[in-house]
Amino acid sequence: MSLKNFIDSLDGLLGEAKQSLDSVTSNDQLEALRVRFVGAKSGAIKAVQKLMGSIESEHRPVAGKRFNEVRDAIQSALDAATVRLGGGGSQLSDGPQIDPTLPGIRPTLGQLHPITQTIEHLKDIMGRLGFNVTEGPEIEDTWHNFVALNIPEDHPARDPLDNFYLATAKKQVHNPADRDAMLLRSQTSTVQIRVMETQPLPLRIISLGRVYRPDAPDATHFPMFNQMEGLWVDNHVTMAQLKSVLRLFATSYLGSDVHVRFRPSFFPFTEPSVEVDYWWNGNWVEFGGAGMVDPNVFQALGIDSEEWSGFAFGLGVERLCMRRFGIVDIRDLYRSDVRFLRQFAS
Ligand code: FA5
Repeated sequence: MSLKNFIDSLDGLLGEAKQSLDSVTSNDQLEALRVRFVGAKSGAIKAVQKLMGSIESEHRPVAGKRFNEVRDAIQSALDAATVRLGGGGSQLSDGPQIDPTLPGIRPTLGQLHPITQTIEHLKDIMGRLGFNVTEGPEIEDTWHNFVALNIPEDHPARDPLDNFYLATAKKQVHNPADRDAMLLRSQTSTVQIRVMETQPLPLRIISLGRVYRPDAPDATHFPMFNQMEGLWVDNHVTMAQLKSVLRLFATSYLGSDVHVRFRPSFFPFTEPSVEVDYWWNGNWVEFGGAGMVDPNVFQALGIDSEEWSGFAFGLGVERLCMRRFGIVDIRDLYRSDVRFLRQFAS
């Protein structure tokens, strides 16, 4: 073959390759062109290379040089087309292929547990009624959990079978009336005592937190649950005010159509005492206890019960939460099953 014919076929091949690679629109077409031009067995470049053997030896260096140029130019055109179509094989397309027009994937976000939501809601309602939020420790001494609350030593509420006494805890506060025993508090009424010990009167507080009792779990009882304690001490606090505050609270939290009833009851630290129920699913459900602060409690704290009067209440947070969210079994709140908890989005 003459040198001229050889060079002409090389140039023709280059022109054809460039034209088809410039207009290629899919990776499938590109792959077909790759096979057609540079395929290892039957590609066009390979076929032209074979013709070199028929060129006179004196023209071979020129023919070889031009062959290399054309082969490299076709390869460059292939690479450019690959990059343009977003395929692999070049530096630009090494990473993952991204289509910025696709809709994003929404990340899964956590949410507040229904009990936490309830606690925040209760604080909000009571805050609007003028009650300040305070806190007390979950590990208590018998002075705050019993003695100062007018619960004498032989009272059944102090029975080891009804409380979580701690075997190892050491007393930290020294008070002549304290005993050595420490326990997980069985009620948030402990905070009444702590607040009256440390804050000046008059006062109006609530305290929300966990309490512990060895109650057998059932649909409405759990060994660990939350209470909201309320205390209002002033010069002329009355039972009528207590009932108004609890009714206002109940209608704010559960809705204006809620039915509330007060039943006469007994607590060592209030006199008179009531239990508070709401109507739900055809039954009265007890959600708390309340009453006027017993003069013996004021006396234990050195407060003059002729000058000061007060009311206190303690409500079960889980039962309020269950009523509002329509939860019928308290145990569901503590199974940590996200499929259940996810229903109560905050
Ligand atoms: C008390 O704990 C008193 N300290 C309440 C009180 C405070 C009375 C201030 C007077 C003045 P009681 O044991 O009834 O009372 O509990 C109050 C509420 O806690 C109950 O009405 C109920 O809603 C809730 N509760 C009691 N035990 C459990 C339990 N095991 N699981 C879930 N909730 C409970």
